Amino acid sequence: MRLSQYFLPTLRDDPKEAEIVSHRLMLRTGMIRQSSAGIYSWLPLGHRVLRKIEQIVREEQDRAGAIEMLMPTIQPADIWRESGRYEDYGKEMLRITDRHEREMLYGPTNEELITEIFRDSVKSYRDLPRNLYHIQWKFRDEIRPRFGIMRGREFLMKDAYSFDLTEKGARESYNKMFVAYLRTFERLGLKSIPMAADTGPIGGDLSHEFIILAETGESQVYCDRELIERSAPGEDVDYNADLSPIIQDWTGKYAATEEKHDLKRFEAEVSSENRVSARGIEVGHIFYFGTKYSVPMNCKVQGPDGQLVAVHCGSYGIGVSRLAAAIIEASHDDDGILWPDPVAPYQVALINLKAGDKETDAACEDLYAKLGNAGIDVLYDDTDERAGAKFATMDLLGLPWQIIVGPRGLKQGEVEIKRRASGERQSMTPESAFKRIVDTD
Ligand code: 5CA
Repeated sequence: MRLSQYFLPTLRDDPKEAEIVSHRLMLRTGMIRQSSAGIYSWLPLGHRVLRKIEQIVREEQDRAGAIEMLMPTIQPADIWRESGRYEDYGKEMLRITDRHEREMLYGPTNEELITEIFRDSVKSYRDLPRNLYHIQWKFRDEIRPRFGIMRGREFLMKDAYSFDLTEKGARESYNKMFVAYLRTFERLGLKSIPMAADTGPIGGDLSHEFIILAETGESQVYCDRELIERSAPGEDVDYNADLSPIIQDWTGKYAATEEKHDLKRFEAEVSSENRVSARGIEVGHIFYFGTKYSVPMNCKVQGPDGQLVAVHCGSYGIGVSRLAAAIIEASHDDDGILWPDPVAPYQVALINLKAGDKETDAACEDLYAKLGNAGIDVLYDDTDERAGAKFATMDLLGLPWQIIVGPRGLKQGEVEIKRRASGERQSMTPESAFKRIVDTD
C-alpha cells in the first residue's frame, strides 16, 4: 500500500480522552475512531490488525475441532425468556422493539440462540459431541465503557459452544478449548495465564479467565511466578488424546482473579519470592455450566438406551477486538507500537527519503514490487514529507521492519534496514535487505 493513496488519519498530539497507552496509540495511529461512547469504527489500519487476530483465533479453534458458523447480532427476546435470563440481564442488554412490536435485543452473548438451533437440529447422542463457534459483534450497555475498545459497548467476540452427552464429555470439550486458548494467545505474541474465575451472568461452577499481565489491566490477579515462564503446548498437540495432564500442569499452580483469591492458600502454596500480585487484562473466558440452558430450553437428545437426556454444555469466549488493545499494552515503547510479526498490519515500512529523485524512486519501486510478489505486506511511504516526520510516523505505527532508502546510501549501493522492536540497524544491498525479510518471514 502506498501511503500517498492510503487512508491513515494519524494524530500528531495525544488525544485527551485516552487514559491508557493502547487507547492513545490506537487513536494516534488512526486505527479506530469513536462513533459514540464505547462504539468505534475500525479504520483501515486497525481493521487489518483485527482481521489478523481473528484469523489466528479461527485457525486455533478449527485445529481444536470447533466448527465455524455465523449467528445474527439481533435476537428475539422469547428465547431469553425461556432460559430465564431476559429480566436478569438488566440494563446491560440493549432492547429493541421492531415495527410489529416484537421484542428483540442486540445479543450480548449467544447461549440461548445456539441452544435453540441445536435442540431443533440434533436429536441423537450419535451427533455428539459438537462444538460450534462464530466470530460476531456483541453489544453490552456497560455502565462505564472506557479505555477505548478495551471495554467497549460494541465489541467483537469469538464465542464457541460445546454440546456433550455427559459431564465427563463436556469436561473434555472444556479441556480442548483450554489448550486452544493457550496456543492462540501465544501465537498472538502474548503470555496468558489461566486463572480460576467467577462465572457471573453466564453461570456454572467451573470457569477460567485467561489473563495478560499489564499495569493498566482492570482486574487484580494473583499467581505463582512459574506460570509466567510457561510455554503453550505445541502445534502437534493431539486434541483427541487425554488433555487432562496438560490442564493439571497449568491449574496445579496457584492463579486466581480477585473474586476467587484466597490469601491463606496463596501463602501456603506459593513461596514468597514467587508470589505475583499484579494487574491483568481478561482476554478470554471459558465456562462449563452443564445443563443450565439445556434443561429450561428443553435441549435433549436420545441417549444409547433410548432415554432423552439434557445435553451438557460449555461456552468459550475470546475478546477479539479487546486483544488488539491488549497486544499494544504488552508491546510498545515511548515512540509507539511494537507489533508482534503475526498481527502486524503490514510487515514492512518502506521509507523513501527523497520522493521525486529518480534513483531513489526506482529502488523503492523495485523493492515494493519484489516484496509484494513474495507475499509480504508493505506500507510504502512515497510522500514528500520530511525524513524526520516519516521516521516518527513509522516508529509510531510500529511495523516490524523498516527499509530506509535514500540517495546517499544508494550511491554506495546500500539501503538501511531496521528492526523496529530492537532498534537494530544495518546497511546492505537492496537485494540482501529483500532476502533478509523474506527469510525471516
Ligand atoms: N458467553 C461467554 C463465553 S462465549 C461470554 O460471554 N463470556 S464473557 O462475558 O467472559 O466474554 C468473553 C470475552 O469477551 C471476555 O473474556 C473479554 O475478553 C471480552 N469482553 C467482554 N466484555 C467486553 C467489553 N465490554 N469490551 C471488549 N471486550 C469484552
